[in-house]
Amino acid sequence: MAFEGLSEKLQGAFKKLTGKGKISEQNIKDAMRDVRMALLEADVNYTVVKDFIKQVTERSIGEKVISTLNPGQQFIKIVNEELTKLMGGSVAKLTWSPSVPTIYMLCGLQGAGKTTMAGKLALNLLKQNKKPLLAACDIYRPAAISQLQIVGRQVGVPVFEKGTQDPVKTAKEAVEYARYYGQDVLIIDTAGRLHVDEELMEELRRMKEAVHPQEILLVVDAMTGQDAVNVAKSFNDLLNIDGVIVTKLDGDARGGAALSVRAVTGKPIKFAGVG
Ligand SMILES: Nc1nc2c(ncn2[C@@H]2O[C@H](COP(=O)(O)OP(=O)(O)O)[C@@H](O)[C@H]2O)c(=O)[nH]1
Ligand SMILES: [Mg+2]
Repeated sequence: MAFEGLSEKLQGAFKKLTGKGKISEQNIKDAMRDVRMALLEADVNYTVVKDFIKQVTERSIGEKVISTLNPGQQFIKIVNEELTKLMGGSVAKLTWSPSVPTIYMLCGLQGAGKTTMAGKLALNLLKQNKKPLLAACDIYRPAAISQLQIVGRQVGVPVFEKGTQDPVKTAKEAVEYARYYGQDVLIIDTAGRLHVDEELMEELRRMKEAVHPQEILLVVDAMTGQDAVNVAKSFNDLLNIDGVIVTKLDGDARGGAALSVRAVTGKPIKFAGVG
């Protein structure tokens, strides 16, 4: 599981500090080094780690950790609080739009897990007595439409598709369809694209303009390495995303890259939990 290695290493770093009545500056420095290594090994972005360490150091000095009654515990508390902040506090919930349908647009790299997540989201919404509609706006990969149709069938959610016509047009028609048939949430599955592919990125921007999604969600594969940070920056610059959904956390990913995405975009992590 992702983050397992990270928490194990942090426990290790913390162990050295607990049970000690008094600790020295050097103890704190050593612990900080261990924390830094643990984050880097978990694939957290270098600058994110640097900022994190700076923050913890400043707080430790500011709060005079060394001279407190239980300096080890105090230091661990600061690290934990800052880690929580780094992860964006608690996981944010998806929001509803005032008018029907609420539109969620999923975007991200090819293979990130958008189509799979579209199905998971739809199922989650069904359980909340919503009436979701899936829209197939990936027209570039052969079989992308039928993949979404299979996903839709598995969870019992209708799929709107218009073959390979302009996906922006399809998205617009899906909104009308949802409105007409009383489907109150529309999940738009888009084509995976590289953040450097200007034409395809432009298509996403046009889609945003055309349907004004309530949430633009960047789907990030937890296995992605450091490039996830650049990807997230590009998507966020172009689309001003609303949140990040991390997939494949069940794999053996180190998870740090996804964590960094949250830090560099400043956007909350949103899993499939719909509020
Ligand atoms: N282990 C695991 N595999 C996943 C997960 N989500 C997607 N996948 C797999 O990743 C591959 C790409 O997923 P897909 O939804 O088609 O990605 P898309 O190109 O972004 O639409 C497929 O083989 C999925 O089965 C997940 O949460 N865990
Ligand atoms: Mg897909």
